[in-house]
Amino acid sequence: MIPIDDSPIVRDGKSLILAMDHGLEHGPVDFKEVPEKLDPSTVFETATHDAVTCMAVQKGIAEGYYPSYEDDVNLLLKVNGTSNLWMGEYDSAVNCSVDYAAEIGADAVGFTLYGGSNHEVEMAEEFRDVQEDARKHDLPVVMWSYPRGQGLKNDTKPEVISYATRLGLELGADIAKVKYPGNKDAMAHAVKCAGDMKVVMSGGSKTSDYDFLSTVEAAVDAGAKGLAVGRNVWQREDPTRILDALELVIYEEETADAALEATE
Ligand code: FBP
Repeated sequence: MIPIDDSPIVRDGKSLILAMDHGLEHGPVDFKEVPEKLDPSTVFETATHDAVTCMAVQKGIAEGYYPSYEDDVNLLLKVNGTSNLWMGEYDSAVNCSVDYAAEIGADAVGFTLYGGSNHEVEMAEEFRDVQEDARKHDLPVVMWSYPRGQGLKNDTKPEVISYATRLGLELGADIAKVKYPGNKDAMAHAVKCAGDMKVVMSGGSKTSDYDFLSTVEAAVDAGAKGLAVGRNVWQREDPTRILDALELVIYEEETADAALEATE
């Protein structure tokens, strides 16, 4: 890992990445309860909140909507992704070059790596190209480090998550986004395995305010440098309120209880 200026996607050493690539990764089903969020502008509006350091989207959304928000939102362009219609072994198509990401205003690029998939070797080779091209453009690289595939499936076991953060460090990511491994000690070990590389927690499906914030609190206590979150923010009726609370938990290191009380 070489030192890189990650300031466009980091505030006070922490990061809150608002992700909205779900229309590709999961399909319109994620918008069933919040159909108004099918309009990407609504989520870009949410991303103007001070707590958000950048918004992660795919190329088509960036091309169409980012021009109206480039003064207020930093762009993390996700350069690979695959739909839920794909039934094969875990893999992710490279949908955008780093050169094109830079051309349309990206402040950073994101890449999903499914370590453990039968396609891991090809994906790691694709990551090499993305990471080296990103260095040429001085763009930080965020790895969605999701060990998955035959024999692993959606695994959040502590040793798998530690391996996931380590893969990010070894392959040259600047930030690795991983699932929460279920407890603080396991998260602390995963952070340790990442050396100097930043680790952020992945949001997951929508839960109660307290459950969500207390998991974020535990991850931050364990040394995580923030959060990459989608559904737990924009599927909420009031995304601003949860972002106000997240701001306290992530940047001020307040407890979930204190953050909830302060934002009531
Ligand atoms: P969520 O907070 O909604 O889980 O979003 C984060 C994210 O990484 C998105 O970028 C991505 O679309 C989604 O999770 C993928 O989730 P999964 O692979 O677990 O289905």
